[in-house]
Amino acid sequence: MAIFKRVLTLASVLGAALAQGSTAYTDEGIIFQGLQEPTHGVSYGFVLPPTTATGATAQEFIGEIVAPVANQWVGVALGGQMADNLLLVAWPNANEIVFSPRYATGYIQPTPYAGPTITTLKQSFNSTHWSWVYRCQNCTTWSGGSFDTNSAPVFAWAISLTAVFDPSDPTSDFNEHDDFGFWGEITANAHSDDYNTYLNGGTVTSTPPTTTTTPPTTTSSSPTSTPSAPLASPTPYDYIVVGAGPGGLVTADRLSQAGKKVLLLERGGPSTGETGGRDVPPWANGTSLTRYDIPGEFQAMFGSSGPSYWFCSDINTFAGCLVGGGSSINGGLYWYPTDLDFSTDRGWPSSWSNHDQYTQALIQRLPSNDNTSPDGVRYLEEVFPVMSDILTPMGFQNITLNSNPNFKDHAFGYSAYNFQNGKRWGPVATYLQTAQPRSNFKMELYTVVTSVARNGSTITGVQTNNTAIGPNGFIPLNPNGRVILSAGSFGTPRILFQSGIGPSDMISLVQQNAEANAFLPPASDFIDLPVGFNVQDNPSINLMFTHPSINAYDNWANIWSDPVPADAAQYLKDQTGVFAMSSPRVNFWRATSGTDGITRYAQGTVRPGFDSVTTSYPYNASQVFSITTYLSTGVTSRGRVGLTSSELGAGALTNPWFTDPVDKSTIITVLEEIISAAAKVPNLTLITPDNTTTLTDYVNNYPTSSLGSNHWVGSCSIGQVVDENALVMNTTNLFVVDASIVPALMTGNPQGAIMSAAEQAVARILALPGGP
Ligand code: 6FA
Repeated sequence: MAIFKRVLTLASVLGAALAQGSTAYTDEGIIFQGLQEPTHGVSYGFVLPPTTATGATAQEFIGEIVAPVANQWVGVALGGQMADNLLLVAWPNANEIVFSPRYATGYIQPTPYAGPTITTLKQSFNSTHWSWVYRCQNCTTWSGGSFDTNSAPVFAWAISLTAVFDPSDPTSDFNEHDDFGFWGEITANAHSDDYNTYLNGGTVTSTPPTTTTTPPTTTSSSPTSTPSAPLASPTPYDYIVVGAGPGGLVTADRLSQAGKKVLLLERGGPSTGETGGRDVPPWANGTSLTRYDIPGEFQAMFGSSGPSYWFCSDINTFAGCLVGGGSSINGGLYWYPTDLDFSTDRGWPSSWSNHDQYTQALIQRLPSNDNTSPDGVRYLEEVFPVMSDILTPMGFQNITLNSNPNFKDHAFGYSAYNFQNGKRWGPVATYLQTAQPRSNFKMELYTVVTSVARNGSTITGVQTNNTAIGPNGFIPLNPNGRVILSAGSFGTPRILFQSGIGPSDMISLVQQNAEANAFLPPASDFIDLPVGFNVQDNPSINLMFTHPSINAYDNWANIWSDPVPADAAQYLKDQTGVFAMSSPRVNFWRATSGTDGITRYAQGTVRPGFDSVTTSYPYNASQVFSITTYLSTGVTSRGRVGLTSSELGAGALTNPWFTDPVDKSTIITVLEEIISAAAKVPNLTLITPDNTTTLTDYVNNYPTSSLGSNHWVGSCSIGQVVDENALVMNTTNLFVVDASIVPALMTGNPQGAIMSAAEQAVARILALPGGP
């Protein structure tokens, strides 16, 4: 859905928040599990005592920081954010490392923190780097927090290019960091039987069980680091599925159900509590109810609660890089597709038009729910009667929207979700759960697939940053094996470009990147396909109103740190109440004919609260609600996505909204109708746009950064990049199953249609002869 635009800038500022995972590396004769952070070249390593350790020993670790001298101080947060976690800060001063444990309750100057005992084990300095190996005792728990020593908790790093105020003083204050980021520290792999040897200054020469070389995207230049040679022997798979989003989870589950040996690779970490996620809001401390589980925390996903580590830092729009992909962080609106959505009119091959059986297969696994609080009570529903007063006189009918998916002209009803039991549900709570117990299914997290390895038109395996599962990160296929890319509308094209598949300008950017270039096939094997073109996303415009009956729920402020106590308590008790649903309450659709004679559908999503109000008149902020109007199926505008530079970040190259002026004039017509119907409802006041702005000016001046809906489709359109079996054209065993194959916008928010498309695509792939 499209309602979180105001924090887009913040999202790009959070560009450092890469959800990468730690790897093993050897330095100073010690095998560390840690991050070799590429942007600043700083290494953050950790060794934990053996898992059999008890008492105080179980609460310590050996750490390392190796930093280029430009980094005047370096910090580590032993948790996913700076606030409320134990922080370690270190800097060089006169050939000595000065260090200090710190703590901060917010995004303020962290103060010295008593409790940990830190001892320097080794320190070294040269003209380019400083390095510090230390022992940190009483460091795995702290006031109100701890990190999991046998899992993959999120840690954060920070660096500053400016020295602390008094480098000789461990308690010195300092300015805000210049950069920061996050990673999954795989503490489960950090335990070492050589722990005491390391403490006593000894070193080992053995190679770690899960050793690594520098991943392809890493350019760490530690002076002393000598990554060990890769040893892991690769396991071949029948199917390698890349990306654990809605497309990838349906696909991997169905393939493993069919008995195939399946490896699912996901670049991010866990999400919901069920998957090992532990990003729990303070009010739910002690539970496994993470921000990804609690539907009502949706509005807090986007910055109001401080940085979040689910952002895909190298995609310049919102996208979820964690288990569940977008489905773990999105609004959860869930629509069964219409027949039109899979018609030849919308660009599908005629062989796909008998699609309903696949939607039925999806519904069996994941039914929709428009009353998500398990007690059956509807909460915060004040917008419904107001919308009924607007829409009913316009001829709209109130229906259970998913009970008649094809009725999308003048229909309205309660918002439908893929939530169950008061929690986010989606493919993670369904398809992933049936796949996981199967012995022929394996999922690897924190594993970035950079390219597929090709022998001409045949794929032989995938190239990753995870050297624990294959030499140099390479994972091979079994004979006749297949790779399925489900890395999303931006992620899948990027892997194709790095595999020599796509337009020449994109492959040329890959060639300019020395590390990625090394994995390209010979130029004679490049495959020219329109990857990245034909892209759509719903253009959307917000209207903001006030009405005395509305409870704007304090515009969802403080729902992360300080929610309404009764609502929080109710949710904790039995997952009922306001928090059992995300913010939308009403949806509506109508079809409308543009000046070009083309029928376009418009969707409305209505919620209490607002994005940003622009009005010169006073208004009552506690009574505001928003109508987001998107233009959906029938939209004619198209854009392009791809690599934004040779650094291989991904994003829109041509924005897909209103490239055809008839899309814009059509949405203005729809908005005009809503505004004029609303004018007849007593006490209803339009506050944005206010009456100093014409609707046309409002739409014309709408910020481009706010026009989109995060519903990107089409970058590997079926019929253009993949064939009717989702096979990448001119290859023999490379498939795409995700939003990118969808050739045109769906009538509603797309997750349901994408999962339903995945049901058909994977059935076709399994039915194709010649497979494993
Ligand atoms: N869709 C809906 O139907 N309803 C909504 O309410 C809704 N809201 C939102 C929303 O509020 C936001 C903020 C966003 C970002 C999207 C929304 N959407 C909504 C859209 C919906 O979530 C997406 O259309 C849907 O998730 C797309 O599913 P796909 O399977 O095509 O792709 P994803 O991006 O979800 O997943 C890709 C996965 O691949 C991720 O887990 C990613 O980490 C992984 N990946 C990417 N590159 C990789 C690589 N190189 N190696 C390994 N893994 C990779």
